[in-house]
Amino acid sequence: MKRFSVFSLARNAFSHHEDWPRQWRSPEPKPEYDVVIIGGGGHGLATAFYLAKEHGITNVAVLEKGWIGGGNTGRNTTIVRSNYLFDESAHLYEKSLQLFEKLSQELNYNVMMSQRGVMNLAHNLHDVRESRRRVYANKLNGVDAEWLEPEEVKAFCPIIDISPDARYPVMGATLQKRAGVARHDAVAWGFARGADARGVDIIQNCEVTGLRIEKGRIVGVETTKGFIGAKKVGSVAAGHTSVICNMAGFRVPLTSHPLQALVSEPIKPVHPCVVMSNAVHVYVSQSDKGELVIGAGIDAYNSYAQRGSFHIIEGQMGALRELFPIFSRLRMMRSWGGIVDTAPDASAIISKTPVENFFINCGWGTGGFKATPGSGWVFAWTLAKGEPHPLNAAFSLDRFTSGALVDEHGAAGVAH
Ligand code: FAD
Ligand code: PYC
Repeated sequence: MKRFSVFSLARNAFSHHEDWPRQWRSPEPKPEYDVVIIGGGGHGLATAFYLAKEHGITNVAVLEKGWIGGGNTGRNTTIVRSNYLFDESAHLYEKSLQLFEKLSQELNYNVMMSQRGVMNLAHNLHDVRESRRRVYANKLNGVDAEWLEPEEVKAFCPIIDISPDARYPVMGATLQKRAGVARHDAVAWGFARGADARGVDIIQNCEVTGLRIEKGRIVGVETTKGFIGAKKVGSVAAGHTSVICNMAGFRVPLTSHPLQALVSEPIKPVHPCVVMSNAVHVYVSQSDKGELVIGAGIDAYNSYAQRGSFHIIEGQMGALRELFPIFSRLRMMRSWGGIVDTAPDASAIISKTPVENFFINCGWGTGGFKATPGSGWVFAWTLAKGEPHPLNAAFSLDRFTSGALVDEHGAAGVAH
């Protein structure tokens, strides 16, 4: 093993990190691709990676209007779990968790997956019943899940207040031990590097401004870098999906809302797991840098503003203080928002559309980071074969006309 001296550390510190190889190219768009992906978030990049790796389709472009991972992918609170209620969701999210468990090796890129356990707290009898039901359902689907009594909650997370006279007393929690957090930027960058290495063109600062459709079939996209032809197009634009579908001439049942989060000053390791509470409207983990990562429920109004706001911060702080009195004097550093796309049943849409060869992957709302590899994997299949994989067949657009909804409001993790 190479040994580092104080001198080599100092030399590296002053080297200005020059001449590091770029992790992906920055190509000009080709006139035409087999597949164009709109949106360079984690899901779009994962789709491109699996198109190349699993299906040998490498003549692919990912078009991103800003910088890759600059949307919800780089703004989320990085919680990864698979404890969803319904069979269809449990199978899809479990596939994703299994991919996450091997992702650092698959991408040869450290995505800092930390399976430290996620607790979802119950604060009233309804919560307790719903949570226990979810544990039974998870177990039937082979998803690891446990029910914890209040003392067991305290043993798993000693800093939590379980006193029975609290305004929202902790009456127990579900625990998924294999769940945890992963580094969001690394997930985007790892997929980007892997896709680029297989020939995919990642084109940043390239906004899709229109879709060219001839005789009901998509033939390409209009962009700020000119027209780009495409045999197939996949839209993975999260909170801007309805804008893209508007360009295609149809409406999707999605509403776009800001979802906000904030981080505290860094402190020593004190919070060992992830704690979520739908009733108190807060969820908390501690990053590797020591900051507490704290999220809220979605903003009540529709907006495309990716900002934090004071009334949400006030609510988050009240909720944080309710569960963790130890943090009452902690200072907060910064807050932000992302635009999430919520469907009426709080489930994703991974589907063909009324326009031939135009596919959409959206509706992940408040909970799509955990789905990044699984979503990319099934969407790559859907694009390659022109048909959904059995894992995403239930998440097609036609469920909103057939009524076969997959209502995951409770399991989506965040109040909305
Ligand atoms: P994005 O990363 O938003 O990517 C979409 C991309 O499309 C963007 O980069 C955007 O710039 C681009 N785009 C849009 N329009 C165009 C256009 N016309 N042309 C070109 N490009 C375009 N999920 C969890 O599982 N766990 C969590 O802990 C969690 N916490 C969250 C906390 C917050 C504050 C937020 C906002 C979200 C959270 N989520 C969480 C949800 C999760 O972040 C998203 O579901 C997921 O990241 C969506 O990924 P994506 O790749 O589809 O979207
Ligand atoms: O789905 O686990 C989740 C989540 C946590 C925070 C936002 N979404």
